[in-house]
Amino acid sequence: MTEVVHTPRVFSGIQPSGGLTLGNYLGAIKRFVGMQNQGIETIYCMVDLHAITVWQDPEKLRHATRELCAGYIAAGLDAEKSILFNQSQVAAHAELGWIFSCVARMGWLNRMTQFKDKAGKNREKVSVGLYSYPTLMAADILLYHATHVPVGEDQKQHVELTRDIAAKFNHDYKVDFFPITEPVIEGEATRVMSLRDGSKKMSKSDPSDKSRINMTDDADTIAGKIRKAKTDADALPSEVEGLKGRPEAKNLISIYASLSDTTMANVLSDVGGKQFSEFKPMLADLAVSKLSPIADEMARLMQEPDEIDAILRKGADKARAIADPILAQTKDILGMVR
Ligand code: AQP
Repeated sequence: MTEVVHTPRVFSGIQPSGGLTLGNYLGAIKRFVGMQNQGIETIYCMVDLHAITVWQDPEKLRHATRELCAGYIAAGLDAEKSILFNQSQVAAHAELGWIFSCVARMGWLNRMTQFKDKAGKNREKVSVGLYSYPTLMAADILLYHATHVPVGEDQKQHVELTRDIAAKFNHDYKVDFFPITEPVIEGEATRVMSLRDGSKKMSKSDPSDKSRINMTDDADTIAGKIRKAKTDADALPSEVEGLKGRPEAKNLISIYASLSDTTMANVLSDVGGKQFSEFKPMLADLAVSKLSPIADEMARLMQEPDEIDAILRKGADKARAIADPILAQTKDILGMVR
């Protein structure tokens, strides 16, 4: 079997399951923009089929999908350079998702920690979709033969499962068809933590709004949330080593580093020795200066929902032009008559 070399192509997505958070921005969108501007082919999706693994109010889902698209564009994604679309407009995602649910093994899915976290004690009552979510995510990625997926740390296990599915499919059908995709988990804020609890990920669906910074928060709200963020009583250390065992301090320093495009070591060499009472206003000013222009642009774009819908429709046309032939070849490999 000759090895196929896949041209570099980036795919990633975010669920419109609520408002965007600073975690989504630093862990994903900011890096989506970086990859777009490196001249690689980039495809960024609003994964609405994933969002409905947990019940969504239809009006809120529509709003969140448009707002996510507005967030992508306001943060620097350009619909002329990247393909931007919502997943449900490209039926091939669901079809390949089914095929991959026949490739993935139960044992593989049983190991997924995100399902365990999200289902918690409620295992018997959550949707089947929440359980099989990673097979659809594998389809999202492999439908475009994507070679690289920028994600936050929490999605690493799902990208590893995607690699396992690609390898098993290639092995079972004796082809070299799907690429073995690389997760790209980079930067100083790959796992932004809750502002109320340094051991929990910042998340759109956390019941406490104070746990997160939303991309639509105004300056006063951002400053207030940072002022009230949980910390310890000690001064900041001068070196990264000194953040060990201080998850809340580490979180705020990593947010500062990521927002200012530098490293935690550089930040600490400037702020080491300061008390949180001095550092928090610095972080609030930085966060407001970086996030407010994005929030303003999102609000402006949301005034024109028809334009957003047109961008998504056009993006879906471009996505289908790549996805449909790959799905058709997959069916040929499987022996399906068409
Ligand atoms: N706290 C975070 N730090 C760094 N990256 C994060 N991401 C999410 N939260 C953080 C990254 O954002 C991308 C999209 O995630 P998603 O919305 O599809 O799903 P999620 O990871 O489950 O995000 P949430 O906010 O926690 O959503 P809900 O509450 O609906 O489950 C991914 O690349 C993710 O790594």
